[in-house]
Amino acid sequence: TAAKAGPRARTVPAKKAATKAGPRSTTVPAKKAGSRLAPAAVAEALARADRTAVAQPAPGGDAKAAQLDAHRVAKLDTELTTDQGIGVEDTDNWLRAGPRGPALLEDFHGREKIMRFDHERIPERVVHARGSGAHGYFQPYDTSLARYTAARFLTDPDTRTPVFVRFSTVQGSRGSTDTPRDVRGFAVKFYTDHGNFDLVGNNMPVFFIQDGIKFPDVIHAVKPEPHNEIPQAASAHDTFWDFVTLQPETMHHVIWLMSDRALPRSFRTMQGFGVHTFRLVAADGTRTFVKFHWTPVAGVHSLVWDEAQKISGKDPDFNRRDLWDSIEAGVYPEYELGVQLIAEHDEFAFDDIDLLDSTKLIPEEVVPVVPVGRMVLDRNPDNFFAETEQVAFCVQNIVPGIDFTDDPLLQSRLFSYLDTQLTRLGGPNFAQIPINRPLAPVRNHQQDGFHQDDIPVGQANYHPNSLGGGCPIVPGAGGGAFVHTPEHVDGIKERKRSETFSDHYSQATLFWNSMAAWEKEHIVAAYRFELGKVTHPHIRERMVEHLNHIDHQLAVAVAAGIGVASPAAGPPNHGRMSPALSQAGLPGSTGVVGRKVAVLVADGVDPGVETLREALTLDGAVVEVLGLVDGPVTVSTGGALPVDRAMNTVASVLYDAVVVADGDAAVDLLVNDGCAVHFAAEAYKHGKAIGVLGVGDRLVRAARLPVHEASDRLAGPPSKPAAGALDGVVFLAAGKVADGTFLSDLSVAIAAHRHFDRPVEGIAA
Ligand code: HDD
Repeated sequence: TAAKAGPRARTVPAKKAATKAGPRSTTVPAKKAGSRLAPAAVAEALARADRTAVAQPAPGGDAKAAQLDAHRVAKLDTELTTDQGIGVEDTDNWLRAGPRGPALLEDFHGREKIMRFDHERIPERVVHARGSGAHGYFQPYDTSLARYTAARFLTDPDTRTPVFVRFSTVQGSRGSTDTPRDVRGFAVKFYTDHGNFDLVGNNMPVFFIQDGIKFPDVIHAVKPEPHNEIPQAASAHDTFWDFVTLQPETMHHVIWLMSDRALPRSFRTMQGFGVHTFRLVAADGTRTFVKFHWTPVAGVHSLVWDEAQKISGKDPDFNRRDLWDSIEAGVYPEYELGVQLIAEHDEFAFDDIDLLDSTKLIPEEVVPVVPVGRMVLDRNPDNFFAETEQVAFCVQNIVPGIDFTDDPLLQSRLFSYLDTQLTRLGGPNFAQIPINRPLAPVRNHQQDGFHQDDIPVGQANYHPNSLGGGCPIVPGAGGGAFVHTPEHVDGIKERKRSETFSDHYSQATLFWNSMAAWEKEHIVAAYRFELGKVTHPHIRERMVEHLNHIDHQLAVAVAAGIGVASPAAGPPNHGRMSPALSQAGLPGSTGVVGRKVAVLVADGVDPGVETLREALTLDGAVVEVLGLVDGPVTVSTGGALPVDRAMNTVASVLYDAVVVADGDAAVDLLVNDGCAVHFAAEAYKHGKAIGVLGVGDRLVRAARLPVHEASDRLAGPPSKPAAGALDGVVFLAAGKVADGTFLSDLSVAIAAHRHFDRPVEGIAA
């Protein structure tokens, strides 16, 4: 519709734009089309040119997709040209004087090709360099938030707002692994009717520091050390722990970082948080403090540390691939947006929490999270660089109905994000890059600079003017403009932090107290691992002292693993808990949708495995049949079963569950293959669901998993009643069909994600 037209449409009148062809008319020149292009390609090129005039929602797509359409360049059915649209005779041989002679400078195509290649890279993001993006939409459930905010995209259930989301790690470079122990970025750009709103959050609800002036320090400390640029994508090194132990406000975020939250199984299975307290502003000016929460519909699930490290080698693109594959498969990542609302007059109602302190959260048990709407990611980008790399999230991008607070961390971010894009994207016109363009009209007197992509028309480029009809007219508050919340400000100019920011331990204790037993074990192991890599003993000792302020038992357990003397009793633990902080307490997945299941087979496999594969696939699982080598395996009853991959090209760490097939000959082969035995043992060790069909049980025995006793008990009954009874290992007696109770037990075991109660000591994997 005209209201949703792209900014380009407004700068160049629609009629003119059509004759000027699309922005890429150089690539597909309409004039030359007759000589070089198939008629269909010409028609497509002209249609594309038309679309630049007014962005129309693409069929089944959205307004942003339609706007991007104007910039898409299809290469199918086209012929090679230079950047100037000149046809290329030969792109494989530099122009030279004779076949064995010197290269000639005159080769404009050769020079242009190399010049373009030489300049393909732009600076990576100084933090969050490694990331993956996806398109989607946000839609509110109902009008319930209208009392609090004038932002229509949050209150009109008929409005579907296009979004682009980028998930990221923080520490590593652009090419680093997806699964380090790290915070994950969760940045959402809403292309609202009133301009772009960027909610640039993380998968943890608190931050390391309270004041943005410390951001360069914390990032320098966590990034690879400056003298040797080691380590990549890791916080387990001296400078990080030196800094955090000297800056105790980091303690709360650090304990989150030591938890499994730092190892999301998938971007589809992690929460997101706006972190800061923002404001909602209602149409009548009423203001309410707000904290934003994203909750994944697929449940909150993590990897375990041993697995995460192995994945870094086996598939460094693990999370990126998962996001891409899920969207391609139509298993769309979905998140619920929730808000915690605090009336303005309650700003000081919390004894121990200053709403402006980003190292604190508000427990959900104190202020509940109210569901507001859902976000669905349903489209992969067409081009990684053009979209995911060039998307510029800016915390300053805010729309009427929402406002900032005086959180000193937030205030500093308002500067940093705008500023960093100048270097990263090469100048001030980065908002014109297609992925960054708002859907709302853009009209102002900002001009020139590198990469000006628009052609502003007219004589008047200042305000006020009469030569341009006074346009663009300043709409003012009544015209839907953003109005900064009027607020009385009074203070002494000084570099000082509020006394109310001085408690650095009690919420770290709250987090620790709220963990399930297995979560506590993982946290202790993480501190031991990280501090075990710290070479300076005094840093280890300092950290144990801080842990002693969080919880004495925690400090003792960590100290025992890192060669530090056990501390004397510290301050008493306050004993408070917030169950919502535990992953164990959060809703898990309800089925097997999107779960990856490996089925181990070999020649002579029983045909029953096919029934299981079909049933799990029907329920939405991604089932891959793994053979000892590539190529189909023979089936015991005759015929062949296709194999998806050879076992040695993957690993158990890339799957959520493992099934061991039945069949005497096949299981003999599997038992004699170290790779297969290791596969089962490792899956068990990482707490994954295991389905064992018939004599496949022999592989479980060969892997020396402590489930023999249980499996012996099963010699008689056809199947086990409850998967949980066997800690997620589900057996099917020989000769039985893999459906009914077995299938549902296995599905429950898979949906439970992990079974951490099983004994894993001594498992060699
Ligand atoms: Fe930041 C990127 C999240 C504090 C300065 N930040 C960046 C990204 C995310 C966050 C998700 C990646 C965006 C993308 O995908 O392109 N940052 C946070 C959160 C913070 C936070 C949740 C605290 C609540 N950041 C923070 C501070 C500063 C910055 C205090 C500086 C004063 N952040 C940046 C940056 C980055 C960035 C340097 C690098 C690339 C970019 O902005 O576009 O400006």
